[in-house]
Amino acid sequence: MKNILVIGSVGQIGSELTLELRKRYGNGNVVAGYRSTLPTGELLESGPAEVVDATNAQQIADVVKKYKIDTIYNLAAILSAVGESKPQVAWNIGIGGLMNCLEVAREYGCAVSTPSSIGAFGGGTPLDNTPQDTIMRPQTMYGVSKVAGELLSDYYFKRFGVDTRSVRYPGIISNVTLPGGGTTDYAVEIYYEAIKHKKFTCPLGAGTFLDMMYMPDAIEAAIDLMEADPSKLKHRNSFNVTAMSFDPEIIAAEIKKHIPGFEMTYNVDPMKQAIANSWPNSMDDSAARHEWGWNPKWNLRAMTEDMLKVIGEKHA
Ligand code: AKB
Repeated sequence: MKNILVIGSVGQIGSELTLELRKRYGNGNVVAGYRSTLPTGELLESGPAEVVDATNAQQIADVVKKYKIDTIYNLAAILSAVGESKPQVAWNIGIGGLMNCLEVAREYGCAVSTPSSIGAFGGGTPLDNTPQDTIMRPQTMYGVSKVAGELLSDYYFKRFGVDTRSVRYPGIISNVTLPGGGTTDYAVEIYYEAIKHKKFTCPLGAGTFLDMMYMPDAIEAAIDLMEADPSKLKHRNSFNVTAMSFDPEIIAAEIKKHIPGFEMTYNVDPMKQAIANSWPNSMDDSAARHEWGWNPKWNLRAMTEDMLKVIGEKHA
């Protein structure tokens, strides 16, 4: 029996992860933690919801005690592009929030999952087939906080035995909750714009390859890693995971197969482009495959079909 707290449950990943966790572990056993935006619809109605600001250790501890929480998914984060204009907020939420989770977890015996990101890579990282263990000198505040978060999580595991595990997410593509302020957001926006206007202005240039993943695989990764046999884990924080790698031309061509009149033009955002240029073109995720059986199910073709179908129905 698991009792789970999701911090950041109304965000892009949290909103879908919380519902999937409730399906697997029971509605009453998964608390939707939110800061200021109250969950709505199924998220609110299907299970408990509590105010939990990651930067408020007392709020985390109170909910952990009240619901006898044994696992915390800490998804509170400021994404890469926004983090550049709010570095202190990005750090306080990314690292202050994580420290709070880890301290509460140490006291109450919880496991903690705090996703890292391709943003943890940067200058000097080999960008093709980026190894699991390699140079990590990120050039964004988001990336700095992700590397620090990986180190902190490993430290709490080794020093205090807190069961910390996490993945390095690539760009996540979904059709439920929009991402906000990331560098990979274009790969979500392009589908909405294709359905609504049959055209899209891309903020990243042709040839900008980045790792990506469809949300069902992202959720599977988070849950499978927390369910994995700990004796098989040589790594903990964090595992490279990817499902596909493409540039704007390739995703646009895939969309055109379904919407022949779709047109893409470019208006490159220099800040986002610089960030994307410092991130892997494609990662090697063999450690995740060997150590806990990571095996993504969605490729670009299947994801595009599904995205256009679901968004099309919403806007019909
Ligand atoms: C971002 O673009 O900031 C995020 C990420 C890759 O972590 N989607």
